[in-house]
Amino acid sequence: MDRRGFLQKGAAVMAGVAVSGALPGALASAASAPVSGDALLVKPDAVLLQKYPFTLPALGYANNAVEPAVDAQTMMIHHDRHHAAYVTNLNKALETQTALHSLTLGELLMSLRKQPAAVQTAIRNNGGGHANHALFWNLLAPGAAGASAPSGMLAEMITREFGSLDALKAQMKTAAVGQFGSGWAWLVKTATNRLAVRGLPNQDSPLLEGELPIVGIDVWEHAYYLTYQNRRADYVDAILGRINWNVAAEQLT
Ligand code: MN3
Repeated sequence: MDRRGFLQKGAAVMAGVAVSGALPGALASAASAPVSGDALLVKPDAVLLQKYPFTLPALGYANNAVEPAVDAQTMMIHHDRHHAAYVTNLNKALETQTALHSLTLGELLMSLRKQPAAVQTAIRNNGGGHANHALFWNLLAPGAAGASAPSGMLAEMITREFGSLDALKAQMKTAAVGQFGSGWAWLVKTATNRLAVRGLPNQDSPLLEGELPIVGIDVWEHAYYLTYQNRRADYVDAILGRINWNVAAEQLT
């Protein structure tokens, strides 16, 4: 299916979901057979379309490209070791689950509760970790270009939902700083096509609840401790200042 067909199919299904009031993630968990998420709304980005065996995407910029917000050593360890470990462990968990090898990462996450109980935790943690980090690297604006400002439909939705970009950033910061322990702060598109801010634990993907990730801020200590130690709020401010809103806008469409 081409990109347009993929999107149209997803939009049609999500419209049906909105009418029924049930999110894909709230589907019954009784079925044990692999369930394709092809009928679900999945953002057609490269990593969400990966199937087993999953691979670590390149960072796309130098380790120091997002300094001073993210120091080069943190970037290297975070991508080359933490993100790589999620990919390795996801592949290990699914190695013998051959019936799941036809599903994309996005499909695995959106149909998690219908997958075999033995691999649900691995998909949730390592599949979520893979998807979340792949988006995070793309959202960070490298080099002198710096961060952009939202435009087009995303800008309109932010104004309608939050009043202003600064108000959205304030909500994102509250969610990020307030997330107890490890997790992420998210800007998501809900099943009813609205924007919302969420704080989710660990590597839980918004896709688990049928919500589309637009912007994610990793607040695990491994993301910031070398530079910021316990000053998570300062790290969050720095990340919010380096978001590439053009990339965020691409997640909407
Ligand atoms: Mn991380």
